[in-house]
Amino acid sequence: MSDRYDPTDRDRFTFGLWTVGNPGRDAFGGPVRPTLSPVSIVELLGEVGAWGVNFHDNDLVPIDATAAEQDRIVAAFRKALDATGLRVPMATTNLFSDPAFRDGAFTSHSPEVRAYALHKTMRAIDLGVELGASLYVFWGGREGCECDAGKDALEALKRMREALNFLTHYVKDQGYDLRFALEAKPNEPRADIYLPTTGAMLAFIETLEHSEMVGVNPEVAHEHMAGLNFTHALAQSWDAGKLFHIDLNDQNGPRYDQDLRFGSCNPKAAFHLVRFLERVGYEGPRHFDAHAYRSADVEDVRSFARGCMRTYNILRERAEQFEKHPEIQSLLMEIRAGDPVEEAQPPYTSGKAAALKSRTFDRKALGERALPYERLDQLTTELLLGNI
Ligand code: GLT
Ligand code: MN
Ligand code: MN
Repeated sequence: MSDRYDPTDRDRFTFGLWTVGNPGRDAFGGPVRPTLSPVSIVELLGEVGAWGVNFHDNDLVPIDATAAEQDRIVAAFRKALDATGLRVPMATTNLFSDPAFRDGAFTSHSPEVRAYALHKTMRAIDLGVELGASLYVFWGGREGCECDAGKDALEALKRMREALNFLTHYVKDQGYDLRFALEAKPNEPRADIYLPTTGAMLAFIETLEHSEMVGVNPEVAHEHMAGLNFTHALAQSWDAGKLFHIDLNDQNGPRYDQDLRFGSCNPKAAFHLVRFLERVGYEGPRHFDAHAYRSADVEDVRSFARGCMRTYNILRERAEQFEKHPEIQSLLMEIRAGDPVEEAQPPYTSGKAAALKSRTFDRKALGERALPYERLDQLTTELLLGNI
């Protein structure tokens, strides 16, 4: 089946090596699919029509590889990239799997663990840049605690700030063209992860020495785990000029991180986020940080990857229909009706404030304005269900 919803390079769809390469391990059982090499993952992504591939240092090069092994692996990977035409827009560091990081990396109590985390990240930045990455993600899975008696949240913030300052200086020092994107998650694998939401990350970024180099990488599942509205997090990121990257997937409410196929669980929320990205003209990669069901075999993993991309493109078309639909648009005009009150408009003057205070309002009429959101939402639902 090939049609207008199939991916093209214009869509800038990317996947991590860890996403389609996920062998189906979970907390209660081991792998159920073969471990695919980075080269075969690139080939699979080429077949399904992805634009790019992202990786953690150790998705590509095992943590204990020798320099010669690293060279061999990187050369084979580069060959696969050339053969498929895929690029590497983003890279990141695994600072969560190794037991050394079991109590955090940048926020660990141990100065040596913190130094090792910086060492590992600088080397991973070098590798990412070598392969073409212009964006570097920081997801601090182990940067949290189970026991507030043992960790100091204030100290954790200072340590996180010191680490990011160090690394922005390193990037500048090397002359790399690389920006950072911080990814929030409320919990899992820690009971509580520091800086748990995109909003928290945005506030923290402003405290960094090179804040202009640092933005966010919001993930659908992570905001939904916190019970939040993902599109609202996107709006705040965009408004701050900080939407550097995005992790698309799906999640069924506050529970363990599900990383489901994009749009598979809550298509209406997915529709609104696609509508938002398209409306504002987001031009970054559209990264799917998801994995196939544990029941899937490798063929079904291909269906999973195609599904993420097709759903995005279908929703983009629905968003265009939404913007053109006459009844939807006239309802929106009705809902948004009203002339601006001159005295309440910026810029502030004391004269306007005084005039506004003495103005009289028809409070009863304001309370009776029609707000046909039921009609609007039903039309949106029918649009998504293919009925209009
Ligand atoms: C990990 C996590 C993701 C992050 C990845 C980047 S790794 O799978 O669940 O949300 O984006 O470190
Ligand atoms: Mn996730
Ligand atoms: Mn993610």
